[in-house]
Amino acid sequence: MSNPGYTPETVLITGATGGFGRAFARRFAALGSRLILAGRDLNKLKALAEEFKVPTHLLAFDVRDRAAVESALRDLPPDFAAIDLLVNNAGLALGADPAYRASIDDWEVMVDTNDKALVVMTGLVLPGMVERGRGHIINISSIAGSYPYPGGHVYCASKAFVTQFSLSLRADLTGTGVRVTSIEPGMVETDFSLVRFKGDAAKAAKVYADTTPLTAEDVAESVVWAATLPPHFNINRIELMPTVQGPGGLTVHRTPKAGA
Ligand code: NDP
Ligand code: 8X3
Repeated sequence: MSNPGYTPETVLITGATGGFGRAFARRFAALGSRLILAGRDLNKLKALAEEFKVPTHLLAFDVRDRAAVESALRDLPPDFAAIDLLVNNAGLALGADPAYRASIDDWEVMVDTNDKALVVMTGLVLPGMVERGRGHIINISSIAGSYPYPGGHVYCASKAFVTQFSLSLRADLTGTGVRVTSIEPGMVETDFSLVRFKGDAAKAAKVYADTTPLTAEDVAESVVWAATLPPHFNINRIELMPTVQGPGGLTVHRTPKAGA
């Protein structure tokens, strides 16, 4: 993994202010890639960019704001315009209550961020990649897209969409030179649970207590591996979990018989 067969020259990372995004940015900066860092908080983006010697371009927008995303991509400086690698990483889970107690507003935010925004970003970047005959889209999905769990409802469904969208893109992109990869991590310690539980730090900490989750750097390892393989080599999907995590099986509700 320390000897890449290919290095993407220009890399656009969404959610660059978060745990995964920062780890991805650091790894691609170390490889010498030019970075387009997208996030909502310009100060956090600036602080991250200060770490790097490689050229950076910062994009401050909410990924759900299609007009802002379109204008930012249209106005990319010439040096950053030919995006070789798009990492669609911005995303979130909100809530873990059963579906019948969940907030419909939360559901909308998850679909708008994890799916609609990802599709828009992809639709804007893809034609240029096809025109240039090279490029790579790496979508950050989740094991939640394959393994449903109580309280996962819309988050799980939103990530199943990401995985299936990635695989469907492959069907259209054979012969274009453009690669697509779905990265599907399990439990990774970042601010993900703090966001999911809306700032309840004690609840978030419990998710990672007394066990050994993956780190954002572990996920970056898989992203960088897929991105730096020679251009003829496409990784369709990578599912990764901490060793301590595994599938839990199906649940069965039982009602004791009267008098038993
Ligand atoms: P973080 O909460 O640390 O980072 C999430 C990033 O997404 C932040 O930069 C956040 O920005 C950004 N983001 C969220 N909503 C928007 C929006 N509307 N517009 C722009 N940016 C937005 O979590 P992770 O780093 O763990 O998560 C990154 C991705 O990985 C997500 O898609 C998540 O679903 C996925 N994932 C996470 C796993 C985990 O266990 N941690 C496992 C599997 C997948 P801001 O700070 O402004 O909110
Ligand atoms: C995050 C992993 O298992 O909490 O996508 O849904 S999980």
